Amino acid sequence: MADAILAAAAKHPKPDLTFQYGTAGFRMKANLLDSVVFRVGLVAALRSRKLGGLTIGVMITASHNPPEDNGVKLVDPMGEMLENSWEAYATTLANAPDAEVENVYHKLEKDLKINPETPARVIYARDTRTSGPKLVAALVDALKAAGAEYTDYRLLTTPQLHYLTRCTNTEGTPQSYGDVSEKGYYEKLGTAFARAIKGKKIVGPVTVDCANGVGGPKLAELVKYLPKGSEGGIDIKIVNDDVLRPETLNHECGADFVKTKQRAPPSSKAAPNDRCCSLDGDADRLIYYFNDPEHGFRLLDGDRIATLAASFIGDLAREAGLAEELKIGVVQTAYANGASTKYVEKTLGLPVVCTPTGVKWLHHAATKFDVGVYFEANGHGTVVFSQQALKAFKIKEPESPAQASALETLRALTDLINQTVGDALSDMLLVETILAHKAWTPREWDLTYTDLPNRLVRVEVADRNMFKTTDAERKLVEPSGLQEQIDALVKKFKDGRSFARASGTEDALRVYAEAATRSEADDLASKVAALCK
Ligand code: 16G
Ligand code: ZN
Repeated sequence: MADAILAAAAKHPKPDLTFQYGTAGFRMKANLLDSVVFRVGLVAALRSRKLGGLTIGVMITASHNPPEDNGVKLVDPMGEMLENSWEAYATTLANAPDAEVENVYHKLEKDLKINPETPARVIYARDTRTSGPKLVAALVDALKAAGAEYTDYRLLTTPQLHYLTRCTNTEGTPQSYGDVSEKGYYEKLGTAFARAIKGKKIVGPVTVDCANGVGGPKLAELVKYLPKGSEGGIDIKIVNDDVLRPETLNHECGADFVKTKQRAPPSSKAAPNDRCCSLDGDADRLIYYFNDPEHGFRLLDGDRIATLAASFIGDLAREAGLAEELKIGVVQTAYANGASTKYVEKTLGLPVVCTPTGVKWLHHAATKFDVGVYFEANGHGTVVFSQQALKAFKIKEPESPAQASALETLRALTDLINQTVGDALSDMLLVETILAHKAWTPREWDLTYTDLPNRLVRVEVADRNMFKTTDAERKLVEPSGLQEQIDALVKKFKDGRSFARASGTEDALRVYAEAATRSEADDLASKVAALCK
């Protein structure tokens, strides 16, 4: 096997660059990724062996990035993001000179006390990018060289691969997460959705912009498993599902476009008050929006989905007589609009925890609650249920028909929600379920609270690594003195809040500001940005 790794590594030479496993794995121009994907394959094999042969997932995608980019990330056995300490091993291996790859591999094996005889098992999938198949070939070369068993799931959304990783590792156990197949995913969601909306009416269609990515064909497949509108189910209109013209991926459409431009995709034909949503390129982010006849475009972002879900699940827990025994909480990042935080704490009476940016931090914090609702403002998020919550939903004896119905809805939600990671398809069905139960249009949802005007700016700086933060990225500790200057500025603005943090995905600093009025938010953002330059 030793020679196999050396020889295979030589076929995937490393360019003269330094790579870093960032918040979403390795991500960059696809033509620079061949050696990285190869080495990630080796890491996957090591990680699987370290865990006694549990299956590891590898996803090849660059999410909302432009079509010429690609990326690769690892999925841990229960469908979570790769454990933190392993990001460093992946980075080390990705940066080893070609001739050293094999030595570094064996050094990691030795340092981490990995038995090379233990089986290694890996499953993988990719999004629709044209660079995908070639990168898969590099991955397979590594898996063969490392002697791993593997299964190719071809095209999948990122959350589907997370689902399959967990299903594979729990198959045949009491914790079984579902059938180990793509069909199993659709069946699970379809059945759970039918149970969750039983007796409720979904008014009108929802239009889903699929960012011309893998979410398009996968949603079309999922629709076959959902009850139709005419049968008391849902009408889904799929748009931007062109996967045959790769250059259209994420181009003037998709969740990232809608959130950052604060407008519908230019191709949208939505009429006033029509319910619309957008997925991103690998279908793990979801953003809703509609056109208000009075106020124009209205965005219903990740904060809105979190507040909607928390309010609904909180009500159900109360109706089911479980509010006392279950700890429900919401996890946000510093980007969450201050008005949403206030709404959760004051109106819903639920605790809010703030973590640094990146799904792994939010997910981890959410698992500390019995029902942990987490969403980034950009639309990535989900709800996780503790073992205790799942058990309570199962064994609680209802004392009234209303309690029985609340319990049944809660049980359906635990199957409908992809608890491994944010999943745009599952989240969309969750939102539709909640709106149906509340008999709300997007307008009523929008009226729950009023967002504070806010502005996010990207600031080019000489060295973003100079900017070190604390308190979930809300305060700078370095460069010294800068935070005091920001604080002094913020004080001058009504409802002012601002922070600066280095991006984890781009070579830039990001400055966020919110304040009582649009012009003040803009002014605060540009003044803080000027301080940071
Ligand atoms: C990554 C993160 C996303 C985060 C974004 C921030 C995951 C799977 N993805 O895309 O959650 O919002 O980075 O980017 O964790 P930034 O550091 O460039 O602001
Ligand atoms: Zn994504």
